[in-house]
Amino acid sequence: MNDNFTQNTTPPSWRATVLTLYPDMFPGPLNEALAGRALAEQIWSLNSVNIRDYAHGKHGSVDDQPFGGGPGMVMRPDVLAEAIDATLAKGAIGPVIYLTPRGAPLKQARVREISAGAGVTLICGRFEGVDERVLESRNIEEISIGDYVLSGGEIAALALLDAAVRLLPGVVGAAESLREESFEHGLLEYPHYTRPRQFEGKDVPEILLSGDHERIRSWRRAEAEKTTRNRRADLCAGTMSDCVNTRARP
Ligand code: 9D3
Repeated sequence: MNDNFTQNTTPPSWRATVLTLYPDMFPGPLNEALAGRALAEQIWSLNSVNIRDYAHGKHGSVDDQPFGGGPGMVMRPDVLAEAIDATLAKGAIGPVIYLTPRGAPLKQARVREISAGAGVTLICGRFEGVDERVLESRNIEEISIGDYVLSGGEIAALALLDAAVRLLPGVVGAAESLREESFEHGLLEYPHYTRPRQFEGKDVPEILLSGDHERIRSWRRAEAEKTTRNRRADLCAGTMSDCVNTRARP
């Protein structure tokens, strides 16, 4: 009970707001599994806003041709600015982030910061992009989720939200949270095996059946370093002197 005599121990919900031309794409997959359960438990909330609701005139156009020429269309600054301002006035929470292929690459460190805040407001682009002036005037952060081309920002927004929500208190179990904290050595994971002991003629590595936990730990560490070196040399900073991408050699 929340009265004068009892402490209110219910934390405020982490608030996600998404501005998009495709509001039906939300919550989409975030209504399932871990994130979906947390949504039902009101650990977080999600509101999607249709940018088209802020279009002017009977034709309701949200985009126009780029000044200076070139292919495609650009989202109008007046429409987007009104959508952002009205949404924030109704209680949406910053930071305001525009998902765009020209944004800064999303990293787990930024996910942690976003998750540790009170919420986030995401703008999903379609077309070639949005008018630069609205990004400047509203001090909007720009984020990309990787070097490949999506057809819009919505799936990038879903990815960012999934990553942030699973870090909220009570979403992932305490045991898994601790495991993750202790996993901050910056390496990819070691390979996993389970039953059956023989599968399509391939055995489980003998050492994993040895019961020698010290040797298992060092085998896994070596495997993790090998995989990281071969696949993600960019992750091998300082600590690994022999970090060379062997697959990149002729
Ligand atoms: C040749 C110009 N294109 C840039 C690569 C234009 C363009 C392509 C695709 C502009 C926007 C998009 C749609 N993509 C996103 O909105 C997007 C995105 C992505 O495509 N890749 C990685 N992260 C993101 S975040 C938003």
